[in-house]
Amino acid sequence: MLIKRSANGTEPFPSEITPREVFESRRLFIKQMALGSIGSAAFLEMASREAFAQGGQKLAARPNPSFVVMDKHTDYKDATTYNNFYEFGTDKEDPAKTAASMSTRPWTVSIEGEVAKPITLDIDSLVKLAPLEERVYRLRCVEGWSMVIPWVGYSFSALMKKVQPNSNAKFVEFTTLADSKQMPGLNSRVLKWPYVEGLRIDEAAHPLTLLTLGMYGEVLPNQNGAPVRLVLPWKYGFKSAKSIVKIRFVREQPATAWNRAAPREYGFYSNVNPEVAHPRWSQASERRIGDDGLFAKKRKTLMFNGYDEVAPLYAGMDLRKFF
Ligand SMILES: Nc1nc2c(c(=O)[nH]1)N[C@H]1C(S)=C(S)[C@@H](COP(=O)(O)O)O[C@H]1N2
Ligand SMILES: [Mo]
Repeated sequence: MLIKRSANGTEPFPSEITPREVFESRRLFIKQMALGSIGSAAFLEMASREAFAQGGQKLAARPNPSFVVMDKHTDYKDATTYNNFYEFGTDKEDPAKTAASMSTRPWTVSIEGEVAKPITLDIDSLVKLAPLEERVYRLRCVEGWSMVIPWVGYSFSALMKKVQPNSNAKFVEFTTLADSKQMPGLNSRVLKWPYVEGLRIDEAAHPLTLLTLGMYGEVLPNQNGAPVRLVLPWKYGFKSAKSIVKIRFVREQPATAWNRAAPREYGFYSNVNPEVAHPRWSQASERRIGDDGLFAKKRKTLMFNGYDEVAPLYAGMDLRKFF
């Protein structure tokens, strides 16, 4: 159970809690404001958030209380303007500026390889494949910052049920869009494009593994990986591939973009682990985006980012070796 657990493993500070009622009523305010029935300076912050979400299509989802952390949600503005999406540039502000023009419709995802029923699904079929849930996950970037985001999606296992991986399927490879006409970052050689990520099959099947179609009650903004991405809250953020076009069930461990670029720095597993430092910096603590100011204390990073339920996946493995 993830409920009632704060980033440092103790009870959350009361000020950090955003109860669902508050969150919901905030949404109601925003809605009413948009309709013109409320309009006061006090709600300017919410107004700007609504302006940012402009054109953001609603995506209804039922909150799943089994997958909710009580930490304060990252502001929508921070979550959508401080991004890593190297296909759109390497500065944090780049994706918000340059990803808007990416065309996410029509969009298809082909699911192939070691499966009984390979299929190509368009985005509407993917949305309808399983009931949409809202899940509040922490996301920890390998660079040392973290966010808390209400995502919309369903367990990747629902898709596995549909295509039926066979007994040869030991890993899953995720390939994301690489279109130089739409993605200015492809001119850079920081990574070999397309961006590829991978999981072991049991990691992919874990209920926490979220096939993600939205956030904050809306379809994903382009800079956050529209129209479909993964979110793996116990792994460093780069494992959560954005704008997926192909999913392959395979026999061998896939070659992943970051592991190819810097194998000593980015392992295949990349589970959040405060005890295993990156070769160039410690991973023991993190800065929560939004915790600004001179006196903002860094938070202790937790093993598996606090998602202890994944520990059995790695029983008997040396997590220093398989970092
Ligand atoms: N295709 C693609 N997916 C990607 C990346 C990327 O550069 N390209 N960056 C990763 C990294 S490093 C992080 S921390 C997360 C950030 O997700 P967010 O911007 O939604 O917070 O996306 C990941 N997914
Ligand atoms: Mo990251």
